[in-house]
Amino acid sequence: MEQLIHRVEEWVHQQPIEQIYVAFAVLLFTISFFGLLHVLRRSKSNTILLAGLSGSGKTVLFYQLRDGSPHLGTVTSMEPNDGTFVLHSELEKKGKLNPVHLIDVPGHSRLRPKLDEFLPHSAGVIFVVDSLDFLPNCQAAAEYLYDMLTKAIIVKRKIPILILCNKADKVTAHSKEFIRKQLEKEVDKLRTSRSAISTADIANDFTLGIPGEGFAFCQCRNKVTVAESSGLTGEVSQVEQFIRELVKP
Ligand SMILES: Nc1nc2c(ncn2[C@@H]2O[C@H](COP(=O)(O)OP(=O)(O)OP(=O)(O)O)[C@@H](O)[C@H]2O)c(=O)[nH]1
Ligand SMILES: [Mg+2]
Repeated sequence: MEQLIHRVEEWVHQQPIEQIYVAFAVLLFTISFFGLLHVLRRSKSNTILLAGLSGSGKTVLFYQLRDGSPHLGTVTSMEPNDGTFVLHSELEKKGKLNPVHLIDVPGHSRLRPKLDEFLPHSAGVIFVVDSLDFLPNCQAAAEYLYDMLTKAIIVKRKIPILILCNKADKVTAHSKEFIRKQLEKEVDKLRTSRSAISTADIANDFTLGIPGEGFAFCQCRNKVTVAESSGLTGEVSQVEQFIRELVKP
């Protein structure tokens, strides 16, 4: 060992001093670059929100993602469910994984304003839709979605939204394409009716879509995608994919 150190010392002495300085500067730069990259990656938000009407299945999804079990017997939530964890399906994976901070915001209209507290720190929103009981709730779901899509924080920070058509385990569940089209139609109606109200009454921060054209989610400045799941049976791979695209493992 001593011999090796001696040899290295000798070699260093033989090198021109400028070369040593350059090598040292390159080393320092590389360390600081990767250090900064690491800090930036860690400081990116790992918070994902579960939103949507009451009964759409948010709490069941929360437990399924955390524990790999639906914890049946959940009742209407009166408080947000909040947890920081590595997804259950990833527990077998080797190495240290970046945990996800998941918040399940209850659908009850009195508790929805909680969303505004969490949005500034969130990386994405999963908007859960009940695809079984979809038609009677379509208008209410579209109103909730419209309010979210027109929030300044969502538009300015371009927060991605996943419209998750849940309860896909039932044969009578509507397809995600059908749900997307119906929601687009309803949001389009809201766009017209709300812009007819005097501007002073409009609480929404941004207008949606392209004037003169029917509304489509692809016109939003933030990315809006549609997927299917069943919190009950554990078919949550598309949800996990959305989460892991935003919260890198
Ligand atoms: N078939 C089926 N039923 C589901 C699924 N997910 C949830 N449910 C049922 O839907 C009901 C509501 O589920 P919750 O998870 O409590 O709904 P929530 O969105 O948390 O409702 P709030 O807390 O009121 O906002 C429960 O009876 C669940 O068993 C699913 O994937 N498939
Ligand atoms: Mg709940």
